[in-house]
Amino acid sequence: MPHSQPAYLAPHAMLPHGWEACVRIEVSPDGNIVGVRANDEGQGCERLSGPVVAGMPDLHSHAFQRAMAGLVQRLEPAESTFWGWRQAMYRFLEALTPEDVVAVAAQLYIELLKGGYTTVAEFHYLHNAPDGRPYADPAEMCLAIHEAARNAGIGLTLLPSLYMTGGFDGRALEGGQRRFHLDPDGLFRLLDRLDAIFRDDPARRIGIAPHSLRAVPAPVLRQTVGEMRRRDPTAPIHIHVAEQVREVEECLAHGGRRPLALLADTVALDPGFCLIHATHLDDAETAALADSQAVAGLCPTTEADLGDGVFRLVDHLDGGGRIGIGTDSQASTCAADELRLMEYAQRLTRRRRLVAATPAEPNTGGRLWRAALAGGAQAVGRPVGRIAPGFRADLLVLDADHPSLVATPDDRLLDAMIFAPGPSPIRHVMVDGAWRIRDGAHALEEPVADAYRAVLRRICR
Ligand code: NGQ
Ligand code: ZN
Repeated sequence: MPHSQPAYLAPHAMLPHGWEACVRIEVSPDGNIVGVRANDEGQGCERLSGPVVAGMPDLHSHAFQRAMAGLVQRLEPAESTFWGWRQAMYRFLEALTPEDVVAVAAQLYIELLKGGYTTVAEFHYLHNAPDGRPYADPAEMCLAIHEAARNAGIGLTLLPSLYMTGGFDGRALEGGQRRFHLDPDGLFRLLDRLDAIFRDDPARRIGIAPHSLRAVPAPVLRQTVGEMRRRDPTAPIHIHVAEQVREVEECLAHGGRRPLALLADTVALDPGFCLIHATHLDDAETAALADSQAVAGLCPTTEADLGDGVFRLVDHLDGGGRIGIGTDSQASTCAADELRLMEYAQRLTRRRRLVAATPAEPNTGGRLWRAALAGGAQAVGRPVGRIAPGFRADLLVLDADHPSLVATPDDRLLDAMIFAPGPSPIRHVMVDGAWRIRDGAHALEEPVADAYRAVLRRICR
């Protein structure tokens, strides 16, 4: 099917106000949705084979970690804690070159497309060469991520990370962390460079990622956020916060406040912020997060893998808070997996069912998918997540004959996709108006997988 065909007919599509039948979707040559009409006859349209939903934003990825997923499940002395896992991660990235990052990230991004993600926010901190010095071109690693996203055809919000200290006590970076070092001057020089490259690219957005309160002293954080807001009042600003109990204790010991409280006292949280994990919050912090309209960036499979704890989802949603999902350490590359575990963690701890459902949105899967579309779009700072004019043509076409979807009413399709078994029902994936996945396959998946295997064979030797 040609890319340039301007109109598609979806037998059913989930529009912002709900499901409709016979939906005509018109797409401009540069990948924007320019027209949507239900109950259309479909003249001149390419007819899509199944129900259509908007693709999911992945609001938190560390692409290189794809290559170590599965390799840190063995009882080695220290790896049974988050901090031990982190040491293993530092050892793992020691040998990665920019070419390796292209190969690993391209493999990941194709997997993400298959898993229902059509855009990714890359929380990018692997800036420097293995000896800790900047590359001759300090943007080298950022450009590796950009290249991988372009090869896969996934949308990209690139969030170069600010990373200066090794803990709340301000200690210097050591070992593997030296590859992450970037100060505000370096960060803003990098942004100038990236802005020049991406300015007119509708599939790209630039923001920043102060890594965490452990890695960025509060005064530096305040100054950097102020400067960023002067440059771009709505740019995405992502930060890890309150993931582990030890992190909360250290923050209290050094700053007298809990992490989210310290963060909210340091910067004016606004809807451009995305707080990654935000697992351990007290009541006041929970209310402050919801009130700020910043997005809670939840990564349920990673948070489970690392033994983080369970986010206060119900309190957050009841308070009007926003959520989105991220793949983080790439323990899963499937959007449905994240939403299923998000709900199941609540069911297990509260001992009841249908926790995310409400009278207004009674379908658990539907509510979670829509909430994560809206919050994810907000967090990546791009016009995605809705099948509506002015938004990017980022679409998933589901397999209506899939054993878990067959004969399923529209309003239960997302429930079935998230909570019923079987291989992925995502058949075709469009990003920016172009088909990236057709019948479950990507045009470049073989060469990309070959390059990925070559990297693994070398670094796992
Ligand atoms: C990261 N990952 O930056 O990859 C972190 C670990 C840290 C998660 N927090 C490093 N899941 O937080 O210091
Ligand atoms: Zn992370």
